[in-house]
Parts: sequence; C-alpha cells; structure tokens
Amino acid sequence: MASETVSIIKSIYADNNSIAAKINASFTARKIFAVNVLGAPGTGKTSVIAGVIARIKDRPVTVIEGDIESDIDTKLFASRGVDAFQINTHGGCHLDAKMMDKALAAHPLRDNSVVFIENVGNLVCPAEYEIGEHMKLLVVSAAEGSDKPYKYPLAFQKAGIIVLNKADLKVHVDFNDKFFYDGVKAHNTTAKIFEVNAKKGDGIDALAQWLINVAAH
Ligand SMILES: Nc1nc2c(ncn2[C@@H]2O[C@H](COP(=O)(O)OP(=O)(O)O)[C@@H](O)[C@H]2O)c(=O)[nH]1
Ligand SMILES: [Mg+2]
Repeated sequence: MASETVSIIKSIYADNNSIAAKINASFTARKIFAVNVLGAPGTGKTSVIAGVIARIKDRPVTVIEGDIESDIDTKLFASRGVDAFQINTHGGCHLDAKMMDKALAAHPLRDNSVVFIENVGNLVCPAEYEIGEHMKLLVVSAAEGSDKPYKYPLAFQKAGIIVLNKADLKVHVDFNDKFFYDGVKAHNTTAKIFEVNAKKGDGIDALAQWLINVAAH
C-alpha cells in the first residue's frame, strides 16, 4: 500500500513537471521571464510585486494572481493599468502547471515580457510544484518570526531569491537576524537575499535592479 502511494505521488509530480517544462520552454523561446512568487498569506507578496514592477520600464509586465478565491489583488493591479489576470484554485493550496497551461491559453502573454505569478499564500505546497517559472522568489516577513527557514525548508531550498519583507517590524517582534540567516544558509547558500520594507519602498530599488539584470540574461 505504501509503495502504491509513493508511486502515485511520483507520477503526479512527473505529469506536472512535464507540463511545466513545456511552459518554461515556450517562455524561454519567446524571451518571457517568469518569476513564481511564494510566501505565506500576508507576507507582502503583492506589495513586493507592485514595488518591483513599478521600476520595470523597458519590458511589458504581466501579473498572474493565484488565490483560492477572490480577485482582489488582480483588481488592484488592473486599476493601476497593469496587465493582470486571476487563477482561482477553489480550495487548492497551490498553483500547478495544468492551471497555468489553461490560463495561458485564455490569456496569452506578450513576447519579451516579464511575468510575476503570485502563488496561493502558503509556505508549503507551492514549493512542491513547478509552474513553468525561471525563478522562485520567496517573500517572508519579519512579522512571521526568525524560525521559518527551519520549519519550512523546501521553500527556502528552492528559492532563487529570498525577500525578507517588513524589515521595519523587526524591532517590534524581536526578530533574530543571526538565527534567521543561519537557517537560510543551512538550506540555501546561493539565493540572493534582500531586506525590504515594501510598504515604504525601502530596499526595492536594489531588488528590482537585480531582477531586471537577471531577466535580461
Ligand atoms: N509594516 C509593513 N507592512 C507591510 C509591508 N509590506 C506589506 N505590508 C502590509 O502587509 C499587508 C499584506 O500585504 P500584501 O502585499 O497584501 O501581502 P500578500 O498577502 O502576501 O500579498 C498589507 O496591509 C500591507 O500594507 C512592510 O514592508 N511593512
Ligand atoms: Mg497578495
């Protein structure tokens, strides 16, 4: 029984990954750079995306919003003139490659664009599913505490870039920098790490510039 369960889970990931690889190849061929934005609810994913895309001047930008229900963040971006569309999972705790494939057929992206996909707010499942992205951007916030790298290792392992948001709240929540950074390093020694206050914009210039450079290569 246990071995059957393992093989079914393996096959779910294999099916997902083959669709994700197809999406990724199509993005790459069309010079579309895709960032999968992960993080728990309320860490500031939308705020970080908004700050970064305001600084991308020379390429088209699209934001894809993944939520269990609602289109609040999509409406926010659309109201600012950003090309944005919604994927609702209706209970699912993450986006998967099939959902992306279907959504992209209904809403084709522009060549040479940069696309930010805000995944469902959750620090667990979204890290397990490739959705065609070139890079995972993990948003964690000081308000969540410094122990998250130890408790949710996969999201930290898979991130190409880690944004520690709500840096302004560190002093109020006894955030332990050493404990946090030791935990990150234990799982990921290559990810670029930025500390920001997405609400005020502190640190967003450097983050956006780094992403713009990576997206250009
Ligand atoms: N103090 C503070 N609040 C922030 C910061 N970034 C976002 N917020 C607030 O945190 C809440 C959730 O942000 P949001 O971007 O919607 O998070 P999401 O659910 O991860 O997309 C909002 O009320 C934001 O104004 C920050 O750097 N500092
Ligand atoms: Mg959001």
